[in-house]
Amino acid sequence: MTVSGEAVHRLQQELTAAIDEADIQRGVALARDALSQGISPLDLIQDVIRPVMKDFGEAFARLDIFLPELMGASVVVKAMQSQVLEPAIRQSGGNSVNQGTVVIGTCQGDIHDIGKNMVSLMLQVNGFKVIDLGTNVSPQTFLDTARREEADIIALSSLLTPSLPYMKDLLKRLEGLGERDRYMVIAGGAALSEEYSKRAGFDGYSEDAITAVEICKNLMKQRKGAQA
Ligand code: B12
Repeated sequence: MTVSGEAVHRLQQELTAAIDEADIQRGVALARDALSQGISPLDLIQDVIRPVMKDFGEAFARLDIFLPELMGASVVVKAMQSQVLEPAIRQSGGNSVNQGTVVIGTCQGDIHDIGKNMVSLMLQVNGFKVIDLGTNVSPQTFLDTARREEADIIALSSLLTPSLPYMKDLLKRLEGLGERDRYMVIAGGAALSEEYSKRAGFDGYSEDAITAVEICKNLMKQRKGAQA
């Protein structure tokens, strides 16, 4: 279902109010209502949660709000995610064909994980084996895990600019070891742009979880094609 601009605007206002009041139950009820109106969990994330969180991030950068408020915002959104969105996505998904193995994590120095968790979940429900390393993951840990798990794809999330060098560091290490072609490396998160990720040499970039899955599927097709 395509969500009307008016409905999106109303939901954004409601979520902003729930966060302003640090009202977890209001946020959870909002997510339930939206789903019962036929809005998909992914539309809710992309069209409502992400822009509202971006606004809170900008207010934080202007010093209109402070870290406790930002943490309050993430508590409301995490409750919506764990209580409503994740169960709904798990229920709707179900591709049991193994599409490939992805090692995912948030890069060193960065503990943001709301968006990364959505990408991880969407990959799982679309048939990928996902090893989620959590947050603050060093390049060496990505590398060791990818080797141990014989991963196809390494997926890096970063919302903090100071973490970007660690993403590039992983590419450098792979090149230095002669293993750059062994793994496809994709990246996402608010610290990056498509242009940045192209320049850095990643194999894929996306700013949402659905496109992340499409990119991984396409990369796997290319890989299987190359092996055939
Ligand atoms: C919530 C939040 C927090 C929470 C995080 C809670 C958590 N468990 O994640 C808390 C309060 C802990 C926090 C802390 C900090 N934060 Co903060 N935070 C945010 C905020 C407001 C929202 C992030 C979010 O959850 N968005 C919603 C999700 C759904 O969207 P998303 O993360 O973008 O993910 C989507 C896509 O990007 C994509 N995606 C994500 N990962 C991946 C990976 C791959 C492989 C792919 C393909 C796609 C993909 O798909 C996702 C789903 O749609 C952002 C603002 C913003 N613009 O994002 C600031 C922001 C990221 N934070 C910021 C800062 C500065 C900090 C602090 C340093 C503040 C401080 N002084 O301590 C600390 C850093 C702590 C640390 N070491 O990491 C800055 C970063 C600035 C910069 N460029 O470096 C931002 C941009 C705010 C701002 N405008 O100043 N923060």
